[in-house]
Amino acid sequence: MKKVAIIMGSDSDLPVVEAAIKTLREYGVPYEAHVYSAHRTPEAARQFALGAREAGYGAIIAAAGKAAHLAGAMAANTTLPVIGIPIKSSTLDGLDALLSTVQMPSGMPVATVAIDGAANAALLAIQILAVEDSALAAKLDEARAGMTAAVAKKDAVLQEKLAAL
Ligand code: RP5
Repeated sequence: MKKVAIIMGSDSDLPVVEAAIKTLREYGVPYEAHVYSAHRTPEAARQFALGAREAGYGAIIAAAGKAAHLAGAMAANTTLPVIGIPIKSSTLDGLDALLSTVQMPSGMPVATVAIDGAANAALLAIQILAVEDSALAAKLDEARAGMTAAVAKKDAVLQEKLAAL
């Protein structure tokens, strides 16, 4: 199975990124996580992206806050799919990171999840790998069925509460 790379701009992003790590572990997807900054260590970030396909990665998750150029910097140096997580780490509540991550120029896509949307970033990476992996696709189907059952249960409880009003 291909690996997923999780790159964060700072170790201060880890509390949010942990949800992505947890999700990849739940699905048994191999991953590596590193701190590389588009601004503070641009060459290390570039070298990682340049070598990522050869190193066996199938997708790159890039998490960064403030003027969040990390996902775009990754995308500039690889044709692997890049998923951006805008991190809420400033006085602008993550809107700065969201816009910096999502507003990529034509030809250089970054699939951007919600502010602090680390679990969805991991799920999207898993879905990308599952295109060529039926066992992984089956796990995703199972999780979706679980969600469907959970919502149906909530609706049943709501109906009971409404009946008792
Ligand atoms: C970004 O600046 C990082 O991704 C982080 O979200 C933010 C603050 O970084 P630190 O000052 O905490 O290292 O580059």
